[in-house]
Amino acid sequence: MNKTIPAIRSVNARAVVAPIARPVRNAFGVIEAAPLVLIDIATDQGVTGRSYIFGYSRVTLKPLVLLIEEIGRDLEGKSLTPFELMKAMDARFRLLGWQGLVGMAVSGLDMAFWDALGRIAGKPLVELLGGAARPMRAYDSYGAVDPVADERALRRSLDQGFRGIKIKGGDGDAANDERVVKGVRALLGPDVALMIDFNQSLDPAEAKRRIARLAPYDLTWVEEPVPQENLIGHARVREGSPIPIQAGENWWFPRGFAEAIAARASDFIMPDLMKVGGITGWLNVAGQADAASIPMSSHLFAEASAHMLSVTPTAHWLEVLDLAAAILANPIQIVDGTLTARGPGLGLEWNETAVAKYLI
Ligand code: SMN
Ligand code: MG
Repeated sequence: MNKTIPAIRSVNARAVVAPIARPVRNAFGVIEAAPLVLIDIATDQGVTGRSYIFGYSRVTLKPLVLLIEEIGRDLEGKSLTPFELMKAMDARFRLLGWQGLVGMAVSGLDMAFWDALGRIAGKPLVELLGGAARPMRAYDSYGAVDPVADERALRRSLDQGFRGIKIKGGDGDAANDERVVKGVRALLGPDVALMIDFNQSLDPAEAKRRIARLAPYDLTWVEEPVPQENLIGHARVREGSPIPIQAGENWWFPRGFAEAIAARASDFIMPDLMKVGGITGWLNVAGQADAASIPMSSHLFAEASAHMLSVTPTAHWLEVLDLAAAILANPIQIVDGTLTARGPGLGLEWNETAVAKYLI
């Protein structure tokens, strides 16, 4: 082992179900609370690297904790070299395939590796990567809304300075989508960006019909109109769409993005740190987006994404859908509709009292 490089001592994972500020209703159901797995990687430098991942459902929590700790046992004593470790994990899981829980576990570990490196250097991750923290333009991400019932919440987002709002579509028929978009656009006025997310709920023909109907409302993007693996379908919807297509939160690792970009699946991309391969995977995709001139936004994980968008040449929008506020000692703070990356590392500190309360 190279003595100048820090080494991993141990890997720990804990599951919590954290309350969230408002439920997120989408085309397939409602998220009432956030099932999270918290990762702690102790190093031989007396510093602990941290990250969290989002299990989507409570059923994934115990398997994720076990997976992370099993993979972690093999990491004990290894050098803290994320590029090397990710290459080794790619090889280790090549025959199994790492789309799914394994990929989430690996991506979460990678985020914690980089957090540890940042902490050891005494720098925010963005600086370790050669960038500088800057205020990233953020949008407030909602579930399905009703322009009347949710008017107060939407106005509060504007009061917080948000210059963009995302809502869900596909929660009803096309007429309902249009009613909601029309009402929300009227409430926001012409200068606030409005995005709509279909969460993969349509087929290409229906997506085209619905998008045509939404054309008059100046939408910034239409997200995941069709199932995420249907790259050809995304490309068909995109062809001739009056509104740019956004996708990427469910594309796995840099190779998934290479496939999607080659298929011309979307105008914009929005990797999720937990599915793209953590910080290491994001850096690769940021290079792909830059080379292909594709605006790149984030999905969830606002704390870490603020670091990464600051070193992403085509940085577009940062998503704010705060799943971790309840268990963090320093939850994110929106200033004039922006979020600025904080260190050291990713800047995550657990609120241990809250963690104990929500522990599974
Ligand atoms: C989404 C995905 C998972 C949890 C909450 C919201 C959504 C988004 O697709 O784009 O934020
Ligand atoms: Mg989405």
